[in-house]
Amino acid sequence: MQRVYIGLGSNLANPQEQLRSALEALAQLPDTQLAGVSSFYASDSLSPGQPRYTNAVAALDTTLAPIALLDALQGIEADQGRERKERWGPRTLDLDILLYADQVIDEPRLKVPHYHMQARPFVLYPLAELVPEGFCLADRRPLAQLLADCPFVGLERL
Ligand code: A4P
Ligand code: MG
Repeated sequence: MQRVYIGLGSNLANPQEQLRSALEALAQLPDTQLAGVSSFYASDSLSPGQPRYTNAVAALDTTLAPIALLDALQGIEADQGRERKERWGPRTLDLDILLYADQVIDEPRLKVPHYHMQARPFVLYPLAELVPEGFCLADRRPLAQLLADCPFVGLERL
């Protein structure tokens, strides 16, 4: 079993409901257990003029390989009506693989750790609820250091 952290985000069609449905779907993935769920957080979109986002992080224990997991996540996004019209466009559901054990993955379809996660409060603060004390990323940076560099600004814990 590998410990994986998934970032969930939605800013369309009742975001909290979208996240709850996605968590149910994650719990039902084959060879996977849902090991933890953070609080939900609201924040403004990084792209101006879009609805506010609701975000959360889930911890999974899985034997699915990284690309198989990505395929499964994209299946859940599609099931929940995600349409990929524009990059960074508003979405009913975005599921990102933030961390896959302590692996660094650099493939065309999959980069792990997820790019920019270290600068996004709506990723780091929910993640911090789920990880053990003293947790470090694959590059050995302590999460506590990333949090210190990424203030809890504009984030509303729901
Ligand atoms: N991909 C590569 N690495 C990964 C990974 N670790 N996990 C590839 C998941 N997918 C990964 O993703 C595009 C492609 O990235 C996928 O086909 C996959 O092969 P996408 O989800 O289709 O596109 P996207 O989400 O529009 O782009 P991107 O760059 O993932 O957007 P972001 O960075 O997720 O930003 N503001 C707030 N407050 N909260 C948010 O959650 N999210 C965004 C979107 C903007 N502003 C936001 C939020
Ligand atoms: Mg994405």
